Amino acid sequence: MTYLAKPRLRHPTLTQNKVGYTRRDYEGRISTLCAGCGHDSISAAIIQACWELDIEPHRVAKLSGIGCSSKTPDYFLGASHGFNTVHGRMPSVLTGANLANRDLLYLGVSGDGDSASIGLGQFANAMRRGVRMAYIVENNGVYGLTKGQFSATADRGSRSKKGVINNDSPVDLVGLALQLGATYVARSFSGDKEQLVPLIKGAIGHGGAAFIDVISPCVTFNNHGGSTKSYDYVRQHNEAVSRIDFIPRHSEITAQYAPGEVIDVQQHDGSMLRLHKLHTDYDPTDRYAALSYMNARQERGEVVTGLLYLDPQATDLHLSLNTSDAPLNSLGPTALCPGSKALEKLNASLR
Ligand SMILES: Cc1ncc(C[n+]2csc(CCOP(=O)(O)OP(=O)(O)O)c2C)c(N)n1
Ligand code: SF4
Ligand SMILES: [Mg+2]
Repeated sequence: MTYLAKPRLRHPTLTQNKVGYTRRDYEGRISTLCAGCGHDSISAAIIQACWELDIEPHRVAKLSGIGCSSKTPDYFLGASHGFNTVHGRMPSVLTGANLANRDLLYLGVSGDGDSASIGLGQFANAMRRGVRMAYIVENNGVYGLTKGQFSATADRGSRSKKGVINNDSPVDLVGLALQLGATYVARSFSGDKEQLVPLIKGAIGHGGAAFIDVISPCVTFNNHGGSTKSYDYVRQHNEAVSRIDFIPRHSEITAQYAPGEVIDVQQHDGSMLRLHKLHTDYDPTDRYAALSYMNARQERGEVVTGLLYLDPQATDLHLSLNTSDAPLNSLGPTALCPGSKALEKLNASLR
Protein backbone atom coordinates (compact mmCIF):
# COMPACT_ATOMS: atom_id res chain seq x y z
CA MET A 1 0.00 0.00 0.00
CA THR A 2 1.60 3.29 -1.04
CA TYR A 3 -0.80 5.63 0.71
CA LEU A 4 -3.05 5.75 3.73
CA ALA A 5 -6.43 7.42 3.56
CA LYS A 6 -7.39 9.58 6.51
CA PRO A 7 -10.57 8.65 8.39
CA ARG A 8 -13.36 11.06 7.41
CA LEU A 9 -14.65 11.26 10.98
CA ARG A 10 -14.40 14.79 12.37
CA HIS A 11 -15.42 16.58 15.50
CA PRO A 12 -18.58 18.67 14.98
CA THR A 13 -17.20 21.67 16.84
CA LEU A 14 -14.15 22.25 14.60
CA THR A 15 -13.86 25.91 13.63
CA GLN A 16 -14.95 26.78 10.12
CA ASN A 17 -13.44 29.51 7.96
CA LYS A 18 -15.43 32.09 5.96
CA VAL A 19 -16.16 29.62 3.16
CA GLY A 20 -17.43 27.00 5.59
CA TYR A 21 -14.49 24.60 5.71
CA THR A 22 -12.54 23.29 8.69
CA ARG A 23 -8.79 22.89 8.68
CA ARG A 24 -9.34 19.15 8.14
CA ASP A 25 -10.90 19.92 4.75
CA TYR A 26 -7.50 21.17 3.56
CA GLU A 27 -5.65 18.03 4.58
CA GLY A 28 -4.77 15.11 2.31
CA ARG A 29 -3.82 11.51 2.88
CA ILE A 30 -1.69 10.41 5.82
CA SER A 31 1.96 11.15 5.12
CA THR A 32 4.28 8.21 4.47
CA LEU A 33 7.44 10.33 4.83
CA CYS A 34 9.98 9.61 7.59
CA ALA A 35 8.89 10.86 11.02
CA GLY A 36 10.47 14.29 11.56
CA CYS A 37 10.97 15.06 7.84
CA GLY A 38 10.90 18.84 7.30
CA HIS A 39 8.60 18.38 4.29
CA ASP A 40 5.68 17.39 6.56
CA SER A 41 5.96 20.73 8.37
CA ILE A 42 5.77 22.54 5.04
CA SER A 43 2.59 20.61 4.17
CA ALA A 44 1.15 21.70 7.52
CA ALA A 45 2.05 25.33 6.75
CA ILE A 46 0.37 25.13 3.32
CA ILE A 47 -2.78 23.67 4.93
CA GLN A 48 -2.79 26.45 7.53
CA ALA A 49 -2.23 29.19 4.93
CA CYS A 50 -5.01 27.98 2.60
CA TRP A 51 -7.47 27.53 5.46
CA GLU A 52 -6.75 30.99 6.86
CA LEU A 53 -7.01 32.52 3.37
CA ASP A 54 -10.53 31.06 3.00
CA ILE A 55 -9.59 29.50 -0.32
CA GLU A 56 -12.09 27.04 -1.72
CA PRO A 57 -10.04 23.85 -2.26
CA HIS A 58 -11.36 23.36 -5.81
CA ARG A 59 -9.78 26.67 -6.81
CA VAL A 60 -6.26 25.33 -6.24
CA ALA A 61 -4.10 23.33 -8.63
CA LYS A 62 -1.04 21.73 -7.01
CA LEU A 63 1.68 20.42 -9.28
CA SER A 64 4.93 18.71 -8.43
CA GLY A 65 7.80 16.71 -9.91
CA ILE A 66 9.39 13.59 -8.40
CA GLY A 67 10.98 13.19 -4.96
CA CYS A 68 9.91 12.96 -1.31
CA SER A 69 9.08 16.69 -1.56
CA SER A 70 7.11 16.17 -4.75
CA LYS A 71 5.06 13.43 -3.05
CA THR A 72 3.78 15.90 -0.47
CA PRO A 73 0.85 17.32 -2.49
CA ASP A 74 -0.79 14.00 -1.71
CA TYR A 75 -0.71 14.98 1.97
CA PHE A 76 -2.48 18.36 1.70
CA LEU A 77 -5.44 19.83 -0.16
CA GLY A 78 -6.97 16.46 -0.93
CA ALA A 79 -9.94 18.10 -2.64
CA SER A 80 -7.85 20.27 -4.99
CA HIS A 81 -6.63 19.56 -8.52
CA GLY A 82 -3.29 17.77 -8.58
CA PHE A 83 -0.68 16.64 -11.10
CA ASN A 84 2.43 14.71 -10.09
CA THR A 85 4.53 15.25 -13.24
CA VAL A 86 7.90 13.87 -14.39
CA HIS A 87 11.15 14.60 -12.48
CA GLY A 88 12.08 18.27 -13.01
CA ARG A 89 9.15 19.01 -15.33
CA MET A 90 6.65 20.60 -12.95
CA PRO A 91 7.24 24.19 -14.19
CA SER A 92 6.38 23.50 -17.83
CA VAL A 93 3.27 21.47 -17.00
CA LEU A 94 2.18 24.20 -14.56
CA THR A 95 2.81 26.87 -17.21
CA GLY A 96 0.54 25.04 -19.64
CA ALA A 97 -2.21 24.56 -17.07
CA ASN A 98 -1.97 28.19 -16.01
CA LEU A 99 -2.21 29.45 -19.59
CA ALA A 100 -5.30 27.29 -20.15
CA ASN A 101 -7.03 28.49 -16.97
CA ARG A 102 -5.90 31.57 -15.10
CA ASP A 103 -8.80 31.34 -12.64
CA LEU A 104 -7.06 28.70 -10.51
CA LEU A 105 -4.40 29.36 -7.90
CA TYR A 106 -1.24 27.47 -8.79
CA LEU A 107 1.01 25.83 -6.22
CA GLY A 108 4.24 24.36 -7.59
CA VAL A 109 5.90 22.00 -5.12
CA SER A 110 9.38 20.73 -5.83
CA GLY A 111 12.66 19.59 -4.32
CA ASP A 112 16.22 20.83 -4.63
CA GLY A 113 17.04 17.86 -6.87
CA ASP A 114 13.86 18.38 -8.85
CA SER A 115 14.46 22.12 -9.38
CA ALA A 116 18.21 22.70 -9.09
CA SER A 117 19.56 19.51 -10.70
CA ILE A 118 17.45 17.90 -13.44
CA GLY A 119 14.86 20.72 -13.55
CA LEU A 120 17.15 23.75 -13.46
CA GLY A 121 16.27 24.87 -16.98
CA GLN A 122 12.57 24.52 -16.26
CA PHE A 123 12.89 26.47 -13.01
CA ALA A 124 14.82 29.25 -14.74
CA ASN A 125 12.30 29.71 -17.53
CA ALA A 126 9.28 29.73 -15.24
CA MET A 127 10.90 32.48 -13.16
CA ARG A 128 12.02 34.41 -16.24
CA ARG A 129 8.60 34.37 -17.85
CA GLY A 130 6.70 35.41 -14.74
CA VAL A 131 4.33 32.44 -14.55
CA ARG A 132 1.89 33.33 -11.79
CA MET A 133 2.28 30.72 -9.07
CA ALA A 134 3.59 30.03 -5.60
CA TYR A 135 6.68 27.92 -6.33
CA ILE A 136 7.92 26.16 -3.19
CA VAL A 137 11.19 24.25 -3.13
CA GLU A 138 11.58 21.93 -0.14
CA ASN A 139 15.34 22.17 0.05
CA ASN A 140 17.26 19.50 1.99
CA GLY A 141 20.50 19.48 -0.04
CA VAL A 142 20.09 15.80 -0.99
CA TYR A 143 18.07 13.49 -3.18
CA GLY A 144 16.07 12.09 -0.26
CA LEU A 145 13.95 9.68 -2.29
CA THR A 146 16.95 7.96 -3.91
CA LYS A 147 18.86 7.58 -0.63
CA GLY A 148 20.71 10.80 0.07
CA GLN A 149 23.12 11.70 -2.76
CA PHE A 150 24.23 15.37 -2.68
CA SER A 151 21.95 17.59 -4.74
CA ALA A 152 23.02 20.74 -6.59
CA THR A 153 22.11 22.94 -3.59
CA ALA A 154 24.51 21.16 -1.20
CA ASP A 155 27.07 23.67 0.06
CA ARG A 156 30.72 23.24 -0.88
CA GLY A 157 32.54 21.62 2.04
CA SER A 158 29.41 20.11 3.58
CA ARG A 159 29.72 16.49 4.65
CA SER A 160 27.48 13.55 3.80
CA LYS A 161 26.27 11.06 6.40
CA LYS A 162 28.98 8.64 5.23
CA GLY A 163 31.68 11.34 5.59
CA VAL A 164 32.12 12.35 1.93
CA ILE A 165 32.90 16.06 1.40
CA ASN A 166 31.02 17.92 -1.32
CA ASN A 167 33.51 19.77 -3.54
CA ASP A 168 31.04 21.30 -5.97
CA SER A 169 29.75 24.88 -5.82
CA PRO A 170 26.11 25.11 -4.80
CA VAL A 171 23.27 26.35 -6.97
CA ASP A 172 21.56 29.14 -5.04
CA LEU A 173 17.94 29.10 -6.17
CA VAL A 174 17.15 32.35 -4.36
CA GLY A 175 20.02 34.13 -6.13
CA LEU A 176 18.89 32.69 -9.47
CA ALA A 177 15.25 33.63 -8.91
CA LEU A 178 16.37 37.20 -8.18
CA GLN A 179 18.54 37.39 -11.26
CA LEU A 180 15.94 35.82 -13.52
CA GLY A 181 13.16 38.23 -12.67
CA ALA A 182 10.94 36.55 -10.05
CA THR A 183 8.86 39.25 -8.42
CA TYR A 184 8.44 37.66 -4.97
CA VAL A 185 11.44 35.87 -3.52
CA ALA A 186 11.67 34.42 -0.03
CA ARG A 187 13.60 31.91 2.01
CA SER A 188 12.34 30.17 5.10
CA PHE A 189 12.87 27.15 7.32
CA SER A 190 10.44 24.26 7.76
CA GLY A 191 10.94 24.56 11.53
CA ASP A 192 9.66 28.15 11.59
CA LYS A 193 5.93 27.97 10.93
CA GLU A 194 5.38 31.48 12.21
CA GLN A 195 7.56 32.83 9.43
CA LEU A 196 6.52 30.33 6.76
CA VAL A 197 2.71 30.61 6.89
CA PRO A 198 2.54 34.36 6.07
CA LEU A 199 5.21 33.90 3.38
CA ILE A 200 3.05 31.23 1.72
CA LYS A 201 -0.04 33.42 1.99
CA GLY A 202 1.83 36.31 0.40
CA ALA A 203 3.07 34.06 -2.42
CA ILE A 204 -0.44 32.77 -3.16
CA GLY A 205 -1.81 36.33 -3.36
CA HIS A 206 1.07 37.58 -5.49
CA GLY A 207 0.41 38.62 -9.09
CA GLY A 208 3.46 37.00 -10.70
CA ALA A 209 6.19 34.43 -10.17
CA ALA A 210 6.56 33.92 -6.41
CA PHE A 211 9.37 31.70 -5.21
CA ILE A 212 10.01 30.35 -1.69
CA ASP A 213 13.11 28.31 -0.91
CA VAL A 214 12.33 26.42 2.29
CA ILE A 215 15.24 24.73 4.04
CA SER A 216 13.67 21.43 5.00
CA PRO A 217 15.98 18.96 6.79
CA CYS A 218 16.07 15.33 5.66
CA VAL A 219 16.26 13.52 9.00
CA THR A 220 17.31 10.26 7.40
CA PHE A 221 20.19 11.36 5.15
CA ASN A 222 21.22 14.94 5.93
CA ASN A 223 20.68 15.93 9.55
CA HIS A 224 24.14 15.24 11.01
CA GLY A 225 27.07 17.47 12.05
CA GLY A 226 28.85 18.77 8.93
CA SER A 227 25.57 19.24 7.03
CA THR A 228 24.47 22.84 6.38
CA LYS A 229 20.86 21.72 5.90
CA SER A 230 20.36 20.13 9.33
CA TYR A 231 17.92 21.37 11.98
CA ASP A 232 20.80 22.40 14.26
CA TYR A 233 22.75 24.24 11.57
CA VAL A 234 19.77 26.25 10.32
CA ARG A 235 18.60 27.10 13.85
CA GLN A 236 22.09 28.36 14.72
CA HIS A 237 22.65 30.36 11.51
CA ASN A 238 19.15 31.62 10.69
CA GLU A 239 19.20 35.38 10.14
CA ALA A 240 15.74 36.80 9.39
CA VAL A 241 15.81 40.13 7.51
CA SER A 242 12.12 40.79 7.71
CA ARG A 243 8.91 39.65 9.28
CA ILE A 244 5.69 39.94 7.34
CA ASP A 245 2.14 40.38 8.45
CA PHE A 246 -0.48 39.29 6.01
CA ILE A 247 -3.50 41.59 6.05
CA PRO A 248 -6.50 40.08 4.23
CA ARG A 249 -8.59 42.05 1.75
CA HIS A 250 -11.03 44.55 3.28
CA SER A 251 -9.37 44.41 6.72
CA GLU A 252 -8.87 47.63 8.58
CA ILE A 253 -5.25 48.64 9.10
CA THR A 254 -4.85 50.25 12.48
CA ALA A 255 -1.27 50.14 13.81
CA GLN A 256 1.01 53.07 12.93
CA TYR A 257 4.76 52.75 12.41
CA ALA A 258 7.61 55.18 11.99
CA PRO A 259 8.58 55.77 8.33
CA GLY A 260 11.22 53.27 7.15
CA GLU A 261 10.25 50.67 9.74
CA VAL A 262 7.62 48.97 7.64
CA ILE A 263 6.80 48.69 3.95
CA ASP A 264 3.17 48.10 2.97
CA VAL A 265 2.57 46.43 -0.37
CA GLN A 266 -0.85 45.96 -1.93
CA GLN A 267 -1.12 42.52 -3.51
CA HIS A 268 -2.78 41.38 -6.73
CA ASP A 269 -5.75 39.88 -4.83
CA GLY A 270 -6.38 43.02 -2.74
CA SER A 271 -4.61 41.73 0.36
CA MET A 272 -1.79 43.74 1.91
CA LEU A 273 1.66 42.63 2.95
CA ARG A 274 3.19 44.58 5.78
CA LEU A 275 6.91 44.06 5.81
CA HIS A 276 8.67 44.81 9.08
CA LYS A 277 12.34 45.44 8.40
CA LEU A 278 14.45 43.67 11.01
CA HIS A 279 17.71 44.87 9.45
CA THR A 280 17.69 48.58 8.67
CA ASP A 281 20.33 48.20 5.94
CA TYR A 282 18.20 45.71 3.97
CA ASP A 283 16.01 46.99 1.14
CA PRO A 284 13.58 44.28 -0.05
CA THR A 285 12.40 46.38 -3.01
CA ASP A 286 15.86 46.63 -4.62
CA ARG A 287 16.60 43.38 -6.47
CA TYR A 288 20.35 43.90 -6.84
CA ALA A 289 20.92 45.28 -3.36
CA ALA A 290 19.04 42.24 -2.02
CA LEU A 291 21.27 39.94 -4.07
CA SER A 292 24.50 41.50 -2.90
CA TYR A 293 23.32 41.52 0.75
CA MET A 294 22.47 37.84 0.49
CA ASN A 295 25.78 36.95 -1.11
CA ALA A 296 27.75 38.78 1.58
CA ARG A 297 25.81 37.07 4.39
CA GLN A 298 26.02 33.67 2.73
CA GLU A 299 29.82 33.97 2.59
CA ARG A 300 29.71 34.18 6.39
CA GLY A 301 27.67 30.98 6.59
CA GLU A 302 24.41 32.72 7.52
CA VAL A 303 21.09 31.41 6.27
CA VAL A 304 19.23 34.61 5.39
CA THR A 305 15.46 34.16 5.67
CA GLY A 306 12.29 36.23 5.29
CA LEU A 307 10.75 38.02 2.33
CA LEU A 308 13.93 38.91 0.47
CA TYR A 309 12.51 40.73 -2.53
CA LEU A 310 9.13 41.99 -3.59
CA ASP A 311 8.16 43.89 -6.72
CA PRO A 312 4.88 45.67 -5.98
CA GLN A 313 4.29 46.15 -9.74
CA ALA A 314 4.48 42.46 -10.58
CA THR A 315 3.02 41.30 -13.87
CA ASP A 316 2.60 37.80 -15.25
CA LEU A 317 2.84 35.78 -18.43
CA HIS A 318 -0.83 36.28 -19.32
CA LEU A 319 -0.27 40.01 -19.58
CA SER A 320 2.77 39.68 -21.81
CA LEU A 321 1.03 37.12 -24.08
CA ASN A 322 -2.29 38.98 -24.06
CA THR A 323 -4.23 35.77 -23.49
CA SER A 324 -7.91 35.22 -22.98
CA ASP A 325 -9.37 36.19 -19.59
CA ALA A 326 -11.72 33.22 -19.66
CA PRO A 327 -10.46 29.66 -19.19
CA LEU A 328 -10.06 27.91 -22.55
CA ASN A 329 -12.57 25.21 -21.65
CA SER A 330 -15.26 27.85 -21.19
CA LEU A 331 -14.87 29.32 -24.69
CA GLY A 332 -17.52 28.42 -27.24
CA PRO A 333 -16.88 27.28 -30.84
CA THR A 334 -17.13 30.84 -32.26
CA ALA A 335 -14.38 32.14 -30.01
CA LEU A 336 -12.21 29.10 -30.60
CA CYS A 337 -12.77 29.02 -34.37
CA PRO A 338 -13.58 32.52 -35.66
CA GLY A 339 -14.06 31.32 -39.24
CA SER A 340 -12.35 31.48 -42.65
CA LYS A 341 -12.60 35.27 -43.04
CA ALA A 342 -10.71 35.84 -39.79
CA LEU A 343 -8.12 33.26 -40.89
CA GLU A 344 -7.66 34.99 -44.25
CA LYS A 345 -7.16 38.32 -42.51
CA LEU A 346 -4.60 36.80 -40.17
CA ASN A 347 -2.73 35.14 -43.04
CA ALA A 348 -2.74 38.40 -45.00
CA SER A 349 -1.25 40.23 -42.02
CA LEU A 350 1.64 37.78 -41.98
CA ARG A 351 2.52 38.04 -45.70
C1 LIG B 1 14.16 11.30 -15.19
C2 LIG B 1 14.45 10.80 -13.80
N1 LIG B 1 15.73 10.76 -13.37
C3 LIG B 1 16.02 10.32 -12.13
C4 LIG B 1 15.02 9.88 -11.32
C5 LIG B 1 15.36 9.34 -9.94
N2 LIG B 1 15.00 10.29 -8.90
C6 LIG B 1 13.82 10.22 -8.27
S1 LIG B 1 13.63 11.39 -7.11
C7 LIG B 1 15.17 11.98 -7.40
C8 LIG B 1 15.75 13.12 -6.61
C9 LIG B 1 14.81 13.79 -5.72
O1 LIG B 1 15.46 14.79 -5.01
P1 LIG B 1 14.70 16.08 -4.53
O2 LIG B 1 14.00 16.72 -5.65
O3 LIG B 1 15.71 16.92 -3.82
O4 LIG B 1 13.59 15.52 -3.55
P2 LIG B 1 13.69 14.96 -2.06
O5 LIG B 1 13.47 13.49 -2.19
O6 LIG B 1 15.04 15.28 -1.51
O7 LIG B 1 12.62 15.67 -1.33
C10 LIG B 1 15.81 11.27 -8.41
C11 LIG B 1 17.17 11.55 -8.90
C12 LIG B 1 13.69 9.93 -11.80
N3 LIG B 1 12.66 9.54 -11.05
N4 LIG B 1 13.45 10.39 -13.04
S1 SF4 C 1 14.27 10.32 3.06
FE1 SF4 C 1 14.59 12.38 3.86
S2 SF4 C 1 13.39 13.72 2.50
FE2 SF4 C 1 12.63 11.61 2.21
S3 SF4 C 1 10.94 11.39 3.67
FE3 SF4 C 1 12.77 10.64 4.70
S4 SF4 C 1 13.52 12.44 5.83
FE4 SF4 C 1 12.11 13.20 4.28
MG1 LIG D 1 16.05 17.11 -1.82
